[in-house]
Amino acid sequence: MTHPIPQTMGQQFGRRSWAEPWKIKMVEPLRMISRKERQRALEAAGYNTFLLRSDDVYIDLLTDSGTGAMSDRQWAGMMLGDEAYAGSRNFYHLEEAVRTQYGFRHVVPTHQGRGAEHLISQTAIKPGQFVPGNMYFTTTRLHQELAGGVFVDVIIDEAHDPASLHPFKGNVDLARLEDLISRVGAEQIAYISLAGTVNMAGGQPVSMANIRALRQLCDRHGLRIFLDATRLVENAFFIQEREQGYADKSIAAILREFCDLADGAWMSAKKDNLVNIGGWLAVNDDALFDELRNLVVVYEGLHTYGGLAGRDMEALAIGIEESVQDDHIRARIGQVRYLGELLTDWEIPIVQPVGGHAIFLDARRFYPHIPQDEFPAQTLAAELYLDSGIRSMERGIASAGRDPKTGDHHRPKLELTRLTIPRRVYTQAHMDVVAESVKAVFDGREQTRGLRMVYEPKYLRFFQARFERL
Ligand code: PLI
Repeated sequence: MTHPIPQTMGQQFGRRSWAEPWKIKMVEPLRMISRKERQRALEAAGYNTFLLRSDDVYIDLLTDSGTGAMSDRQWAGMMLGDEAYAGSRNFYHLEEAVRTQYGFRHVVPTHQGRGAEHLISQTAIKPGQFVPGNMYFTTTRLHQELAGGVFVDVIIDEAHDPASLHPFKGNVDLARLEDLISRVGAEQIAYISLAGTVNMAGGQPVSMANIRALRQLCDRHGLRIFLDATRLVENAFFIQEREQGYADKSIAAILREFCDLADGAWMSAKKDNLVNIGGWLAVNDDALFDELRNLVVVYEGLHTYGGLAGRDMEALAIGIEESVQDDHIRARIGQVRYLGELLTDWEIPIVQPVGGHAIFLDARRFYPHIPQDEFPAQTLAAELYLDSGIRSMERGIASAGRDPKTGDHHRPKLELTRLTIPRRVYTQAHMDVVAESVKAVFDGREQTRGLRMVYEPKYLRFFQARFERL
């Protein structure tokens, strides 16, 4: 049972406007270079926004990863770093924060999310096993494949349709999962990889009802559920907003209830947890923890720092505590939704409903004349940068990479350009400027031509690939 999706935060909270629960204490100047300079910078970057220098960017919506603003409490915490090689007091603070807010027993720090993905993949996947998940994520799937696993997408069909208004497009299709289990056998399944929210689907949430049903299914078959908790606080917001019985529960309580249905989680703390660098892995099982605690010393560092300085762990522990506050997350998603409303009013095609961390422009509908093999979403990111110096990210065929067996492109149904909003960084006026630039690019769409890839790296090609205009 779900509630209708409110169109504005005002409708939801029964008041005219919302505002950020903070004020600004320090500013960083921004600069916009000329269009001619942007053209030169774009060519030098091979039409890939990852290869631009940040000095040449005006408003940076490449990612919400590690780009947030820390609070004064977090900065104060940086001064309390205990830089001991072993047993830093900041580790114990981090461990306590993860145990309290996420509820898992054992915690291993890592340098960032993919460090944790590497460890869980190497310990929990046997070569040849399947890893069902609610849509792929780039680094997650790669680590699963490098460990010999085979990723299988078991997300509901609505997730692949940018226009579907399903309130929980991140949900697992339980029948599809059941079918996989009966075809290959439960012993051939490593674990269920469940992300909330789902990045590549547009920041779409998973419902509590879905994970509860998934838990029951997994218990019947003796399967484990590991969460990608990167944006799980944002997921909790959508449960509070849309799912019957959760309107009066706190974000912190919803987060705990969700995690209590899983066996562990990995985390890119650079998102929800409000730090510029960091990650962690947390599990309940003693034997698995023993293996993880051993493996972390090979790749990241001792199990009480995992590649992080003491000061980083302190900022992270405080960031976890701040991230679960209701007024923080309401303003965070409110800002994303504000930008979404502007674009929707101008009939610009975006993924609906607006998700947690970003607006995803639907490049297929934006450029219907550019075939997917000519990289419409990459083209759109380049055009936006040219127009205004705003940096966005391709989330389409370039990001999807190639099938490791056939060598052909993965051709995802979703061909999207992501305007990702860093946490606590930009103002509503910045969002207005962004919307106006998207509108200008939209108005000139018919003249735009696609790209061809002229350099393709072996792993995670979207980061470093180069393109030329057709
Ligand atoms: O960038 P890392 O290594 O800290 O985290 C990897 C990672 C794991 N899961 C999910 C859902 C992510 O979104 C994620 C990283 N995302 C990036 C960098 C992004 O721009 O979305």
